[in-house]
Amino acid sequence: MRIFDTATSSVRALDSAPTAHLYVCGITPYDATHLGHAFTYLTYDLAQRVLRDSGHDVLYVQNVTDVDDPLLERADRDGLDWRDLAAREIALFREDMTALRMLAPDSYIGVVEAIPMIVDMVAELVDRGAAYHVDDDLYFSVAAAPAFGDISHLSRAEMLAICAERGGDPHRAGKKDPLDPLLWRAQRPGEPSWPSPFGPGRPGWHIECSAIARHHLGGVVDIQGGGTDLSFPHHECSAAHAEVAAGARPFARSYVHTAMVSLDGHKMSKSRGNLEFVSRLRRAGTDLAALRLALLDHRHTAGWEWTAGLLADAVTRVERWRAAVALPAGPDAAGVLAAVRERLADDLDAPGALTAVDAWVDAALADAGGGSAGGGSAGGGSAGGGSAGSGSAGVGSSGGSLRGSGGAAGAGGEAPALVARLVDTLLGVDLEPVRPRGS
Ligand code: 5CA
Ligand code: ZN
Repeated sequence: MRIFDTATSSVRALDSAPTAHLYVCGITPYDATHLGHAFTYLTYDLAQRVLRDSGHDVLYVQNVTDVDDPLLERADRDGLDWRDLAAREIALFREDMTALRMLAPDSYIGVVEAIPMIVDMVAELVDRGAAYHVDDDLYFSVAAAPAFGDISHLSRAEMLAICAERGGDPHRAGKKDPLDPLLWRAQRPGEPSWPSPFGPGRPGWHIECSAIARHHLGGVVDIQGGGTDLSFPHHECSAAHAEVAAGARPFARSYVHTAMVSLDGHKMSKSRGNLEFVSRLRRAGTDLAALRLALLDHRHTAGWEWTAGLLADAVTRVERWRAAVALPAGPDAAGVLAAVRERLADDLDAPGALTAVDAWVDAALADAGGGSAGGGSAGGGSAGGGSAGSGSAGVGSSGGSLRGSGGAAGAGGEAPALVARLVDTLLGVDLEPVRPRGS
């Protein structure tokens, strides 16, 4: 597959080994999962589906930032123990991800459980002369990382401004370079802390992800993923820590960033409060296949604005898809299978893949004489080219294999079931009839 890599600013082939290694930055669990989070995790869910379908194994690690300033502040505000708040929001996040049929990571690692490996990595950076003290806190010297800046390509003025907005402390006196990130924060009164050779404290943000990725994946990561708001300073600093500790580059072959989802004209964010939560939509009885389709109808490389109208359109679309796969027969499915694979392999063009399915659905409904229920491109004929059964392996994940039992992709009576399976396996959309809606 080909995917846009921030470091080279280009769409490049992902030439991974037979087992592809994905490291995706997880949530900071102080509030519920919103649609921006969901869209970001969908990107890596799709990447996994495409890689598996093309015969790769995937090792997918995601962290959870289960100790951090905003979590401690929210727990304080709400009179909760920070551990209880984190546990509650992590459980809700996992339910939300399951409801949206995201393939689960192989390892889901909290910072708290990873403290020993993080301490080890900080110690290595100290040994390499890449760390220094400001009072009792330890900082990383970006001067020790010659490639610092090569992922995000920002001017120094931009780096300074963004660093201040996203958790950095460029104005702290005593730092060698204002951009130097915190490695170890000495214990403050009332804050959680862990023992370490550098005194009791807790880790800086970026070293957490470097250490978890290194420990659970090792070697060069194929994809380091997250939203565009993580490219700087988070991914730049995580990579710098990892590369200096290893004495080798790169940390990742591709840095993939999902564009931001907005609401009311601004990036959906916990801090701003302009949010639509997956859990609220679930409680409202939303058709989750439609919700997933609404998210899939956007490329991960371009930001977009959430509106209720998108969900209404997706409900119409998914009902047509369900009607078509419930038919006793349909047009040959080889073309739509090839087209969906081809679109997804091209930098995860999910909207293009949906259009290919629409074309088959339109043709199936037209053949059945059912007329179209509005929407949809009336385009007749079968979906895309008619190349006979493509030979690749087929996803082995949730939906089972895409191999038609008889070898050829399946026309006539087999076609609706094959399309349902490909939509399930490659797009993660379950076209089983919806369960009765909640209250
Ligand atoms: N725990 C850190 C990463 S180590 C963190 O950024 N957590 S988070 O909860 O703030 O965000 C989780 C993921 O959702 C990140 O990849 C972030 O880039 C992404 N994200 C946050 N807001 C949006 C949004 N509005 N649109 C798309 N993705 C978003
Ligand atoms: Zn991270």
